[in-house]
Amino acid sequence: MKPTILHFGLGAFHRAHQAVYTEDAGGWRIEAVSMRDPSLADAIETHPSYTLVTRAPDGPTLRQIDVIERGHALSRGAAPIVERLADPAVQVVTITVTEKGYGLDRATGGPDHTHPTMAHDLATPEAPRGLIGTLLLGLAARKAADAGPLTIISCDNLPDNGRVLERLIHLTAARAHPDLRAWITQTCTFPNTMVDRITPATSDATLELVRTETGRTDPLAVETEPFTQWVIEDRFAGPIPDWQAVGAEVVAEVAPYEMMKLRMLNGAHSAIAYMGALAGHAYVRDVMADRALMPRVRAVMDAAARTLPATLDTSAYARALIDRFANPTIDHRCLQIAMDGSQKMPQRIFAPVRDLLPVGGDVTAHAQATAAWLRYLRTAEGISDPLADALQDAARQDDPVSALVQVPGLDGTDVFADARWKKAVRQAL
Ligand code: CS2
Repeated sequence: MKPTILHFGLGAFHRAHQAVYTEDAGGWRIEAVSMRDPSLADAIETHPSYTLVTRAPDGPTLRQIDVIERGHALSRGAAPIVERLADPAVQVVTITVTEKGYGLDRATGGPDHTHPTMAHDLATPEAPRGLIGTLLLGLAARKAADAGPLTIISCDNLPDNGRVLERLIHLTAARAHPDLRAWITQTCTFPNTMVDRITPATSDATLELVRTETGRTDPLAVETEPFTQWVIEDRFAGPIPDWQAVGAEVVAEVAPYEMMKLRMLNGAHSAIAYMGALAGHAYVRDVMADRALMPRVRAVMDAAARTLPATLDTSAYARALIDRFANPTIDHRCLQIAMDGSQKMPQRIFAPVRDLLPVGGDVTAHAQATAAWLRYLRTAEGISDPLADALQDAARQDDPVSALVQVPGLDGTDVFADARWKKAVRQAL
């Protein structure tokens, strides 16, 4: 069998990013695990090919991607996935389960006991339902089968994602599989990565375009932008696909790239999402065309740039971002990016503020983004966020800024101890 990647999280981003790099590199196949929606795994099983629609400003191009050869549905049980992890053909694991999919307690770096799936997996390690529990059971099977080294690559927008995953795996193993820890240290590596490609939820217009052009209904079709970037830390346990030959950068230190992306792209995205939602704009590009809001978006990027290493060309990066966000052919909804703010604001907005405050940097734009979040939480209905109730409760208090700091599980609020920051957010509100 060809060398295989076992991927967790069969969402649009994987299908538009790592799958494309792997298909281009050649020589490897992917088996992908759908974490929640079994219909995605079934779709791959019945038709292991899907359409990638790349939406450039001057029009779309279509391409078939065939590299995902099998689908597994975690909601139907972990056993088949655990079995695959014990196969020596599986040499790489990649992961896109979103920030909240890890069950991470950011304060300790260990498992979050209030995370329902993590709590279940800690209590029932032999029948896991989540990422970490399934990985640990799979690693135990791999050790027993002596199936060899494994490179495990988190591709989610979390700072220091490889190291964070490694620590979480170790601290969770300490409870559920203590005999596994030394073997993991010797056999597995967890490279840090920065991944980037704007990939909105597939729109009806894209599904229709694919139907017309290919003559078939394709539930796995994805739409994305021309730009793509993948920076991976050089820390591999064994072979990997030749991703470097097709544009991925393998580097000693991912942190500068990752900070630039999280703070400038994702930070500006969150600002766009909340300001856009409040102003009644549907799409990111509408916010970019709004003369009152666009300078505030730019100001988030410029202030974030001040916190980054001087070796980075942050002005060229900001210019490129503005063009990408303004792409008139991509329907990227503000409300999609607005989801899970509790999982995003700490690294995107609060972290740069923490660096700006001691050097007297301007925090106005970040305060406006935070105020927009609070205002959105106060007024919006049916918010999608694991901390939704507590956040909305806080946002509806007379003093929402002080209430926000009290929300259990919200990371990074130590910045609110700074009077200048608190005042800036209150003023923006
Ligand atoms: C976005 C990201 O939804 C969001 O929170 O900021 O998904 C963003 O589009 C990607 O990180 C771009 O690479």
